[in-house]
Amino acid sequence: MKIERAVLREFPMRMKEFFEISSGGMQDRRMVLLTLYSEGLEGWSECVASQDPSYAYETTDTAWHILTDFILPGIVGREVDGPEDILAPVSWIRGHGMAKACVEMAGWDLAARADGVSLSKKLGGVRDVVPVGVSVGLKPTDAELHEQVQGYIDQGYARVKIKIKPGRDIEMLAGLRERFPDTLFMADANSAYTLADAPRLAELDALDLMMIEQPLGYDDLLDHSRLQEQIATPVCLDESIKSEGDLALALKLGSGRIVNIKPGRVGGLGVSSRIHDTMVAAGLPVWCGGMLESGVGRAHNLALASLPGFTLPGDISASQRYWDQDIVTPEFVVSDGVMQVPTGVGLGIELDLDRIQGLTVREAEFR
Ligand code: OSB
Ligand code: MG
Repeated sequence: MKIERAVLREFPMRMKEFFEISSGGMQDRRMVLLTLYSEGLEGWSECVASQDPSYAYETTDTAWHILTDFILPGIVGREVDGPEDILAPVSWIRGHGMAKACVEMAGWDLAARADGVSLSKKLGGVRDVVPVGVSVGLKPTDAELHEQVQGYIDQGYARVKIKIKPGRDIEMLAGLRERFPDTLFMADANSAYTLADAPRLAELDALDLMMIEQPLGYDDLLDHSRLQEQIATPVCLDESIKSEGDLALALKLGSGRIVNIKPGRVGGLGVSSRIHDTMVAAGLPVWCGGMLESGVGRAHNLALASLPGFTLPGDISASQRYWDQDIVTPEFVVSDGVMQVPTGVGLGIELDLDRIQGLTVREAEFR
């Protein structure tokens, strides 16, 4: 297929509430949406870079720069075999996985539409519903946290992820465990600790958590392996897995037992599915993480999470958990701990184009 045209748009979306994690926080998201055009078809995707470099070094503006100055000029007008080689002309660009993933993921939507199948089917998905959880940001008080958690349990989420940081960790989680003895809980530290905190983190072992996500440095695999030796709670890696090479190293070192796969973080759906395959071969589970996406990114994540190794609930929550109004119809909903994987062709969603165009603050077109 030949990529004939690309349109990149940025528009703001305000989340219902401020989302705080140990490394930062956000409420006003700067969404970047890409449309690729090929042979009468469109492929859509969302760039998951945040407005600031607190989660990863990429930001909305670095992604816009890399996409508009290098990636899109390099691929528009090219003949490509499929999504797996859509980035081949720009393979000289180092890093910037979120910018690259944006193009590759739109390529997957295009390829699925060209085949007349759902993205889930195109990727090798085997489930029509996937188990889903919710990620709860840091809250100033336990009372607020308990109220939110109760609300999400009532909405039927299969597990609840709690953001932690020093000072808001063991006691807070012990309080939750006492109040909600049967809930599947996990914790996400977003790199708030160091190996010196290992004795403190070992106290989590008494709380029956499914896992602790990214307790140590965002780029550190060695200390995570030393920590995993000292605690029974499985370590799950997020920030520190940005490539298949990172995963190979993590498996060799024993840096964790679970991986949170975010297609944006690892450079696309192709790498994501290979990381999935490697983990399945190692007998270890994966789950699909989230980056506070709109319905477009959510549709990509759901398709990925339909692969067989995604056995743990993902951070794939209902549209209403994030937005007063999503940009897709119908909005994504959760019931009985699961979300339906769209069955329509490609992403299987309907985009609210008029609203997107009305919200757009900058646009770049390549042909
Ligand atoms: O660490 O998984 C994370 C959101 C933004 C940046 C990092 C993370 C998160 C989440 C939210 O936990 C997941 C979601 O609901 O999209
Ligand atoms: Mg995380």
